[in-house]
Amino acid sequence: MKAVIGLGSNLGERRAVLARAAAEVERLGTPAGRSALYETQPVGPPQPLFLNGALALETALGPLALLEGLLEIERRLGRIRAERWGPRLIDLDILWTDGGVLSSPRLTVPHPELRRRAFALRPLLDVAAHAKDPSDGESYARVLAGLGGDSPVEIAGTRYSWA
Ligand code: A4P
Ligand code: MG
Repeated sequence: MKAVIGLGSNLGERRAVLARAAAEVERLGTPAGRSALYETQPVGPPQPLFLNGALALETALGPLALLEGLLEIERRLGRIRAERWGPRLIDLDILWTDGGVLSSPRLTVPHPELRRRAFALRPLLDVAAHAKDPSDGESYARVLAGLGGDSPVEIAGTRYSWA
């Protein structure tokens, strides 16, 4: 299965946290590309700006095992869980896979908010330029083009290294 993982941080040394998280996530399979990093306006309550990125992974894990792996990495990197959509050191989401739609109590793929979130779509398109919504076949490039709001701001130099 090919999976695209979204990473976000808006506390602490954001870039270092994302670089470390990415290295750990890539151990769950074979790395298949990293996006640039983007500074993005927070969605949710007022809070610091986020740094967001995405990476693609070829993995033998199924979706639920992959989620378990991501939650374990979040725990290890010391995520403090508090309010919904609130500030976080690290947030790891399964944005999309090439396995179609999955809807279970613990996991929904594609991520239920993906189509509304430029901060997730922009980096996803860096690593999966031709990805489509499996429900209706619409390309995410088109979905992103139709979104209003603030555009993610690419951090210069991060297309080749997050360190
Ligand atoms: N879950 C279901 N589907 C998925 C999926 N596709 N990927 C379940 C990952 N998890 C999924 O997640 C709670 C549970 O959702 C997981 O245990 C899993 O079983 P969580 O991340 O702990 O919950 P949360 O983050 O407190 O709330 P929520 O609503 O999931 O937050 P989001 O959607 O993750 O959004 N603004 C900017 N600019 N950039 C950001 O990165 N992030 C958020 C968090 C809000 N605003 C942001 C950003
Ligand atoms: Mg999350």
